[in-house]
Amino acid sequence: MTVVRALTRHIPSTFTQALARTTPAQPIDVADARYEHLVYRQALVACGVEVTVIVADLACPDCVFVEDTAVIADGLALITRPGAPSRQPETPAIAEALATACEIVRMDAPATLDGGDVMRVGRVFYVGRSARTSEAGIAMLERTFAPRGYQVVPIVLPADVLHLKCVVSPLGGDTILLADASLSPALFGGLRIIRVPRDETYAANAVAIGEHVIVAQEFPRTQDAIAAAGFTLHPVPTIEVRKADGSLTCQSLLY
Ligand code: CIR
Repeated sequence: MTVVRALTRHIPSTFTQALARTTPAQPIDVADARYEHLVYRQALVACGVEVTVIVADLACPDCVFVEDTAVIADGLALITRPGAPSRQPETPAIAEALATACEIVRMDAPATLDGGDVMRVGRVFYVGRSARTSEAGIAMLERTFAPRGYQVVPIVLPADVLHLKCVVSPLGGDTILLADASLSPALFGGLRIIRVPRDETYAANAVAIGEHVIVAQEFPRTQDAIAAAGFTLHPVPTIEVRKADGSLTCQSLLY
């Protein structure tokens, strides 16, 4: 059986300065955020994943959100150029950590792309064209992975959606979790869709490993829908990480 590995990164004490579209009513509690991250890593282990954690970088308040720094498939890691300039210094440590396991390709300026905008389902990459991910970034993704048999399908995101995977995430070979009233289901023709009620949109971001799904614990109706589809749930707390616009897929790179 193929071992799934996850690269994760510790939360720096500067996490209180992480990017956020709205300032939280309550400031971020870094100790609580670190506890949430620990529970998340334990959930990955419970799903059979081999987890690596690399050191935080104080100069990069958002460095826990490793998903945005690379897109990995078939042993190749495209190291991205994140769309927020403050996040671009996050990538060298990620490239170094992945170099023993993956062939490394780096995205060049001026292209930008956040991994949170990239959803892989089988041999298709759905890519959000967002405030973070540019046309040039999408073109670079295509240049990198099309020769390996991947199709790239761009999706223009509404301005209020940070990343594609804030509203849709993959649950395996042919299934996705999609927030109601976000993107048209017609964009994902041929896939089985598990619907997330509008008032639980945050829970549309879940991490699937085989039949296991790590899901935000504060959203019971979404959990019921995923369980009814036959998956095993691993609910984890997300209160603090959410204050920095973080969710679940963004805290790991699976390869
Ligand atoms: C940011 O704005 O870049 C971070 N505060 C949150 C990034 C979350 N990443 C993701 O959902 N892929």
